[in-house]
Amino acid sequence: MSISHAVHTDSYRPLDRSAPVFVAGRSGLVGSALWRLLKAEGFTSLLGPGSTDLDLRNRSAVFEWFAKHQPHAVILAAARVGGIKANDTRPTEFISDNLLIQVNVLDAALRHGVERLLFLGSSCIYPKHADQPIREEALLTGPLERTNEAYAIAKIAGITQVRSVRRQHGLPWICAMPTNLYGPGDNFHPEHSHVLPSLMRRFHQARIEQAPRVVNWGSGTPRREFLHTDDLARACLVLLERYDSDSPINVGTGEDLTIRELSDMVASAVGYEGAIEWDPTQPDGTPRKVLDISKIAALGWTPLIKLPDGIAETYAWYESTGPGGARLPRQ
Ligand code: GFB
Repeated sequence: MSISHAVHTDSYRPLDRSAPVFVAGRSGLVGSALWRLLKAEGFTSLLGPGSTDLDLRNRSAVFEWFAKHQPHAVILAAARVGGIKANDTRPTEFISDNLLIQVNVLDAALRHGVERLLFLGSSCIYPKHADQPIREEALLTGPLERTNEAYAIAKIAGITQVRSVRRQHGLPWICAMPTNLYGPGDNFHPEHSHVLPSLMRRFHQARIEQAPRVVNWGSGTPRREFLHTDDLARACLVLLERYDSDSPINVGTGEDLTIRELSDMVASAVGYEGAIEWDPTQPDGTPRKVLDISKIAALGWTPLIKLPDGIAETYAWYESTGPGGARLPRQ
């Protein structure tokens, strides 16, 4: 696969704030952050049907919806997502649902001549043992992490489809690869969620129940990078208005920490003071995943939310509105 490295930093092509913009996945972690930002930025015709109104896996429904609403721009933030265990135990849904969603939305967008489109992937598309920090050029240079191979292959197919449309039809569609994300509105499911909300819920429950110990998964030694979804949303708008290349572009902080360090940070935000143990029978996944963000930095974007601040804000959200938080008795 040959990747063009052109980044047109000088061509600012603003989106029409009054034209219809479809945020696919509007109620998800990323989509809700995008929705907040685009509203604040003055977009007046946002489209974001919920999954009960429009199942993106249903091809004819997606085509009918595009014919009716004629979006000018599309941000494809809809996906089946989950943490390491969900990926590891339900690979069939991860590959099938994501391929269906992507192919339907991208095909319908092409049929209706959607001019501006941003497809969101994930840092797990890169090889398990890619050089760190991971540059965009690492795509398809080595084997993937086994636990999320199905999800990664689906996302790589999405990148390839977007690049095919660029090459064959000349539309300036683009792909962004966010690192591990977190923020208000995350999924806090005890088994299926990502590490940050999982730990938050576990520590919260342990504090309320005055449990003397908690057990986290794996060795705690893997290194990860965490980006707040409000920072990602700003990056998406910058990219839609300033980026035009067939290379996917990384969106992260460029800074990582061990899962043990993250665990201590979350425990401190939650006020949990008991013991923290680790279960080595649970998978660690990729040993390290931190993105090289020099491409997006050259476009003038930088993350603004420091991890401890973002964790505190997310915990405040969880305590007031979050799934387990709202239901649990307060001390
Ligand atoms: O966030 P996480 O599930 O995603 O796990 P990945 C990150 C690390 O945290 C792993 C450890 O080493 C886990 O073993 N961990 C410790 C825990 N305790 C827990 C816990 O209670 N819950 C969870 N979930 N992890 C996902 C991919 O990988 O990253 C997806 O599977 C996607 O495809 C996503 O790309 C961003 O970073 O390992």
